[in-house]
Amino acid sequence: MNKTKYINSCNPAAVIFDLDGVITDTAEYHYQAWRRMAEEEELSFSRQDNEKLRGVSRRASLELILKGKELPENKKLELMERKNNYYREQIKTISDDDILPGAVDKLNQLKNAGVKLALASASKNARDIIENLGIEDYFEVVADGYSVEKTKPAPDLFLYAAEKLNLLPSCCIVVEDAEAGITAAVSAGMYTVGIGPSARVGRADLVYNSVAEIEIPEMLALLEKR
Ligand code: B16
Ligand code: MG
Repeated sequence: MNKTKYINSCNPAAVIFDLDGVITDTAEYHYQAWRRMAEEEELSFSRQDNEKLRGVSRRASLELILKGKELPENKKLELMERKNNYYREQIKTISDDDILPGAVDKLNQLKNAGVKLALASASKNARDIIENLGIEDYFEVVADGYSVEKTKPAPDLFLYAAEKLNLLPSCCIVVEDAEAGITAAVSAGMYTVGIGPSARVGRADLVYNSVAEIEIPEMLALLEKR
């Protein structure tokens, strides 16, 4: 790949990766943990319901599970903490075996092309997860659930990452698996790469079925549209 061709106009450019659903698949662990809590509380919660939680914060997830049911704030806090404890039990054993196929290869290709890398996850557990995966050194900036108040679909998490990288949003490409994440990146004024079905991420500038299928030159060529 011609290194300078893609980064000249931005000098350098950045790719900002989402975590859950892009680098690793923790959605199943989130599902198991929410389901355990929901069963204990006699709340109905299906796999279909879980799809709506993709990329959204812990609190927004709880509100979706409650489906309008009113609860006092202290009870909500307890439910979120209980779910998080169940979730953390599961992610303790995460290792590099849990990195989605092709993800490390793409990180290496981008690094070698002189592109800056950042992570932007709504999760407050993101740092622990990337440490367990052994990939924390790839990212110059990590934006997580503690970095901003309003996470996806608000643009704040991605804007925070761009600011820390000292780059314009128009020099950033976001890789996301969630509709909320694509909405957030578009609102931030960034280019978007969607991972998954078009029904979910079809609004993105480019869509691939999996991270392994990403064509790095095609993705970086988005920056030439500026
Ligand atoms: P936590 P991402 C998101 O991660 C998950 O997709 C979403 O299901 C979860 O509710 C959210 O993180 C918050 O996670 O409870 O660990 O703070 O896709 O933005 O990497
Ligand atoms: Mg995600």
